[in-house]
Amino acid sequence: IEEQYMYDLVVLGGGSGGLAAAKQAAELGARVAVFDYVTPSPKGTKWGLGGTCVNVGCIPKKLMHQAALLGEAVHEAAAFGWVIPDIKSVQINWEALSVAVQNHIKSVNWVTRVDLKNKKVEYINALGYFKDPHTIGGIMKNGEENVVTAKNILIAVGGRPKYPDIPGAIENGITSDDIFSLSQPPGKTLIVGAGYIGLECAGFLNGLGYNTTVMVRSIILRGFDQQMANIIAEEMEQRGVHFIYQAKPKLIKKEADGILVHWVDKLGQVQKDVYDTVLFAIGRRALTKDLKLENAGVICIPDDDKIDAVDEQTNVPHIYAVGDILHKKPELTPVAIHAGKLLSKRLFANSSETMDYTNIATTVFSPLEYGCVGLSEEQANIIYGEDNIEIYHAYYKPTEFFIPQKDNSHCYLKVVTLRNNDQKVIGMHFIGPNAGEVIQGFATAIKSNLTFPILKSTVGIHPTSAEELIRVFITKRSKMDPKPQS
Ligand code: FAD
Ligand code: NA7
Repeated sequence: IEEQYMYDLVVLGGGSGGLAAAKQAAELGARVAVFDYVTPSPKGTKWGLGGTCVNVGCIPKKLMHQAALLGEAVHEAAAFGWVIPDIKSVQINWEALSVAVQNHIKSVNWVTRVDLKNKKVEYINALGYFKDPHTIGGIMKNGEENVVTAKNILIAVGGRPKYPDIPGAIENGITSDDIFSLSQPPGKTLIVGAGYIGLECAGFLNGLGYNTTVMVRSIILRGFDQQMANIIAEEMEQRGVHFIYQAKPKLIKKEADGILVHWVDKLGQVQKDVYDTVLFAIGRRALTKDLKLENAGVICIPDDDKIDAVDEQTNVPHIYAVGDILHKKPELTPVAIHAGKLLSKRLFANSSETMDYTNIATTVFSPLEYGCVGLSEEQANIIYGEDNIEIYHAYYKPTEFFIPQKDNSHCYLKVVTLRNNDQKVIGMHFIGPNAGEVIQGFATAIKSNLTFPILKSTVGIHPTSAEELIRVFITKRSKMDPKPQS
């Protein structure tokens, strides 16, 4: 029956999830093709194979964050005895940074292509859509159509940044799709949106020396622990990021001296200012519209155009979905990759292992990073009730902060546990240097049913910031001061 189709698996979307599934399937002997096509951003930015993470997401973001951290480190180095001539004139060369970042990305694009070739996955550079439940058409750059048939189809087309529906937004604004390859320095920048992408972009732009403002519609980092989110924002404000709270943009207009922005403030008054760059980070839209899903009978959730799959299977049994396209699942690269690999193992190696979407650790790469795993304090309160959870918390002083006299007032962590006998750990939150590196191992511990007594019986590594998660002993309930005594 398989021979009736050209491929055992056709993947729509060559990003984190699609490529992982395709390579895994090919390694297991399946005949696989991947369609990947990047529609240029309204500003005209386009990129190569590999999807959001590699080209306009995690990777360039982390590199620019690193550039900002290095700028900070140059100044600290002087306190540690490095002789840095003319330190006041230390500044970023934006063009050099963006060229270095783009060169790295191009090398990853190349390696990705070679990898697909070696693994015998066919790469088709075309915008794919369903012609019928087993047939995919793909429009190539030259306008020609490439038509293939497949026994199984995986939808992994991800999403793209949204623009607000206000005059001038599309014409004069940019998004995360454009920022990492801007040929000119961004200058004075307004970032609309206070989700993690907005905060991260604001953090590195401010760190690189650009005047940066974040416009917040309601709260910071919706979905994250709000105490931690507000500490992150306070730290950013202290470092010079401006925040405009309870404000909504109304009009974006190009003028001789820059981009004029009108917004409505919390009192309903219209305010205005002029910026060099306006970046929208107001969430992402799922790319299901181009897929002609109706030709295959695949149903989307009308609210967000995403797909509600059960174990990555859509309502059509041989059509699957992974990654950012999934309804109410974390939009993270390792989530897409893990789900994609497991799916291919179920399809082509008789595996029965399914994806566990709980306890997935993540990190916000704000200037002082925030890593977390498990439940926020708010979620724990809702699920278990305030009387049934214990919050252990502490402020701490990273050793390396002392000599350069770096402000440590926002270095804070908390551990959320149940109050029953076991005292199971259900959430861990850490603000400080290298938060992602700190929290990753604790995520494994939580997956292995970490309890508070086990955490306390673990011997720390000194001197690190991670050991502070093990030293924690003050409960919020005790109302003791969580500030370090020394
Ligand atoms: P994508 O990687 O988006 O890949 C989908 C691919 O399909 C794209 O190449 C797209 O062009 C293509 N495509 C779309 N429609 C079609 C079609 N009809 N035919 C053919 N091809 C099509 N995650 C983390 O884990 N850590 C981070 O630090 C992090 N930082 C981020 C920073 C930013 C600025 C952004 C935007 C995202 C970040 N993410 C991060 C999220 C991460 O990038 C995504 O979760 C991940 O890329 C999703 O993978 P995916 O396979 O679902 O889709
Ligand atoms: P998020 O996390 O969805 O955050 C979007 C932010 O933008 C959030 O602060 C929103 O405020 C705000 N927003 C949304 N619409 C508007 C409009 N129209 N005007 C002003 N502000 C707005 O998106 P990101 O871009 O950070 O990240 C995209 C995804 O990647 C996200 O889902 C992550 O899981 C990964 P709100 O809180 O809704 O008032």
